[in-house]
Amino acid sequence: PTDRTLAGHLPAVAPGDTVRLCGHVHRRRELATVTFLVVRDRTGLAQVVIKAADGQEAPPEETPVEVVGIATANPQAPGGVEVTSPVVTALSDPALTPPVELWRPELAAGLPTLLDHAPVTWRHPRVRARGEIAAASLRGFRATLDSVGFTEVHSPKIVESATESGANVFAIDYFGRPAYLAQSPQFYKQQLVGVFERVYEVGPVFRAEPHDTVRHLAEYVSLDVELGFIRDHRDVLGLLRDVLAGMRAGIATYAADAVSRLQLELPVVPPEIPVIHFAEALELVGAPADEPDLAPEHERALGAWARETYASDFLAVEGYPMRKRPFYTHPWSRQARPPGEGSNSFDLLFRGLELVTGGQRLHRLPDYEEAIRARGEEPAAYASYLQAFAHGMPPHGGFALGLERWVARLVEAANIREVTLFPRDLHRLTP
Ligand code: AMO
Repeated sequence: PTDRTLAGHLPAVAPGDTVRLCGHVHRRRELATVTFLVVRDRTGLAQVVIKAADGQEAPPEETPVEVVGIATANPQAPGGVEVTSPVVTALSDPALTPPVELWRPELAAGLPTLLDHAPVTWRHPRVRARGEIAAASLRGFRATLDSVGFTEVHSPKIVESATESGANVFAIDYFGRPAYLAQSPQFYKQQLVGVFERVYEVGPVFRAEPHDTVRHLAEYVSLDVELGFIRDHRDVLGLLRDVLAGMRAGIATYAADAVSRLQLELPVVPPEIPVIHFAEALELVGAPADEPDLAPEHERALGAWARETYASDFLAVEGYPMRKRPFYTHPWSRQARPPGEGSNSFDLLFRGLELVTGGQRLHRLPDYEEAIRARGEEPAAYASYLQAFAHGMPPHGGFALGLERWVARLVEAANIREVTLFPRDLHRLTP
């Protein structure tokens, strides 16, 4: 037959039919009278039985092969059907042996080995599952936003200025002029609200992180959202709740097999995300009231508290002090408490880790000029960005979610690098 049978479909093939499997040799088991080849493709594993009379070579593990043979019922085979009387063709001959046995259910190697050999270690079904979950999450992200009037955009990654105070930028030489790799699409997504009203972007962002931590990368995938005509940041938070539910649904729909391979427990997204004010959060974790930010151990404690109190894997902390937020942040405006130092911005914790930052932005030109001057800078330095506000911008806000952090927390990875295809950090530029 010319049509390819996928491993995942083999159980449905009628015994006696001829099939053509394509995949990598996942495992080769040579017994006295018979050799078992397990062939792995994107849909699963299939068992091929080679007997001496078949006169076939059994290629080593990781060899890409084509196998033509007969579908044969065998209750012992995965899925109850195996391939017998095969003709096995090696499609190329591996020059290297993998640093770990990929057929074992768990990879027996440390993280540096796994990362150094990423092109082959990602082939492991449980590792590949992480990538499948990332992709399925994105399908849910896009589907949710597409259904409520958002336009997907792509903004430049070579930019003139930094956007996120505190986060470090990579400087590059741009035809003899200084330029930077974008830390965030922040300025562009805001300007595009004036055009499309509702936009999102999925793309790489760059942070020259000087520290080695288990939750920071020098390049990561940012899921950015921005929308106009909001009342305040709570409208943004409402949308974020639907986006998270959509990402969860995307995984359940499009990565069900990966979920079962990893025995994942998908997160609980409550109908409304519980919200706590920053000042109350400090009190709850016993931190001094003048603390400007939450430490990782505070975030963990708040995550546990949200789980206990609200049966929620998510908790939004609103009202962060203005001085810890970038200049575009809108000051606190809700009636519920005095303005003080707070802002209409939030962080979203997912199982005790910061996953999202968002909030309402300033939208009037004079407010920007004042905010920029208050930070000791000149509005002229931001002239091209400020054009949008000079032409009239609606109240707006948005958020950004780090894709790798989402997957890391979902699969309970201890280190964000475990879920990043080819991580970039202080020390790593290859593979
Ligand atoms: P922020 O800088 O908090 O906000 O980033 C948003 C989210 O991105 C993720 N993240 C990272 N992931 C991996 N490695 C890193 N070095 C890293 N840094 C951040 C986190 C974080 O919550 N412009 C604002 C967003 C907005 O207000 O719309 C921003 O970039 O999950």
